[in-house]
Amino acid sequence: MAESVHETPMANRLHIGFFGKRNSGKSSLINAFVGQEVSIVSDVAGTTTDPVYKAMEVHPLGACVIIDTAGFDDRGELGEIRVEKTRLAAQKADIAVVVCADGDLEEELKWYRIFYEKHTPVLFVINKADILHNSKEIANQIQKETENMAVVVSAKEKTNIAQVKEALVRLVPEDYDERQITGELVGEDDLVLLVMPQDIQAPKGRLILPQVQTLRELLDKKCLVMSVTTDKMPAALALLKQPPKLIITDSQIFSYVYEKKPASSMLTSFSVLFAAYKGDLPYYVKGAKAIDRLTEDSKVLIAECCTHAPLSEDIGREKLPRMLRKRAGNLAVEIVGGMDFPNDLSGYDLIIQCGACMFHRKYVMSRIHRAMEQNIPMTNYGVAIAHLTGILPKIAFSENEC
Ligand SMILES: Nc1nc2c(ncn2[C@@H]2O[C@H](COP(=O)(O)OP(=O)(O)O)[C@@H](O)[C@H]2O)c(=O)[nH]1
Ligand SMILES: [Mg+2]
Repeated sequence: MAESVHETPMANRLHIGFFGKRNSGKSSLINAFVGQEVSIVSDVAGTTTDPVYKAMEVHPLGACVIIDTAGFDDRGELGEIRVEKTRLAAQKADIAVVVCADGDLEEELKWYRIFYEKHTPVLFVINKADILHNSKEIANQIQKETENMAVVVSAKEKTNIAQVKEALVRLVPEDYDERQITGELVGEDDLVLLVMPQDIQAPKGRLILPQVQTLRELLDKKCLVMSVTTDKMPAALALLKQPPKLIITDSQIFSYVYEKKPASSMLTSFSVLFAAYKGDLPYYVKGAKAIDRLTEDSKVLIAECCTHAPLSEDIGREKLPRMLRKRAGNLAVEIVGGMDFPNDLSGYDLIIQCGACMFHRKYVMSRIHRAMEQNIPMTNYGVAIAHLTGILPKIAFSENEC
């Protein structure tokens, strides 16, 4: 989905997924919930095929992404593909709304257990109260099995929709949105210098998302921020009365900045900050060391989130394979894009994930957990390049990162 710089990035929004059997009224409930027709409602089972991700402001939850999914009881060959996509959507959800409209809860409870294992809060909604006669019994059964209090609604008559919102507010994970990009590295009144090359790879007329988000966070933290292009770094340092506490730069020019920086200034890169913000930095650092064990018989999986960004394409498709092959011989590199990420990772010696600026942490973490479970080293672009160029030991890490 295209992003505008004026809006909260997709990845920072609370993702609320609606799950349930076909025809339980998921799409109708979403429409009632957001007060506008965002989803296609129909009485033909299986109308919502691919999950629909819609960014919107939902009072009082704030910036959300609402995910409408196909029924998890979808059948046939196409149905299986849809269920797989629903599973992917389940990994992205910060909160799962499970919609039921009858007393057969077998599938619903199966999915509940999947969410429970992932620590994803679940809200049960019993829909079609206007025609359902046993909603109380269903609610009791849900409470017995899961200790959850279901909300009984009618999406059609729009009854009890406010209760759904209230219940959701209470389910927002406590640590949601508290993670910081710059962690403990800097605080109020600290001087931070951003050295950002605006070369041909930089998008015309704007900054890339990690730079915008870092800048915003530093301003929110009341840091004193100065931004320069690479060539102006010496002039900026000469003007300053004291050295910056922290310098953040692009990994491509890290060595140059390291050479020029005052001894007392800490240095890090946007990509390493984002590796910690979006993923698991210690696992990435460990994974980067697996690069040293690669041989020409090895197979590396490169996973890219955007299928279109020329900058990451250049790194993922050309730069990284070239650097790896220079070190380990003509090894095999497989590249996947977007949401593609194999379930079975056993054929790979290393996985290298992109910066994931378009994905939110929960989803990136689900990939990392899959790699961990299968004992496959995983790292990301920034950390891999930092390792390959020998700068990793020179980078300042926040205490909550390593
Ligand atoms: N009576 C009644 N019908 C509903 C209600 N919610 C949805 N429906 C109907 O159930 C059918 C399936 O709804 P839809 O939202 O497309 O279900 P989905 O497949 O879960 O997304 C449609 O014919 C809706 O009009 C409700 O609260 N009461
Ligand atoms: Mg639907």
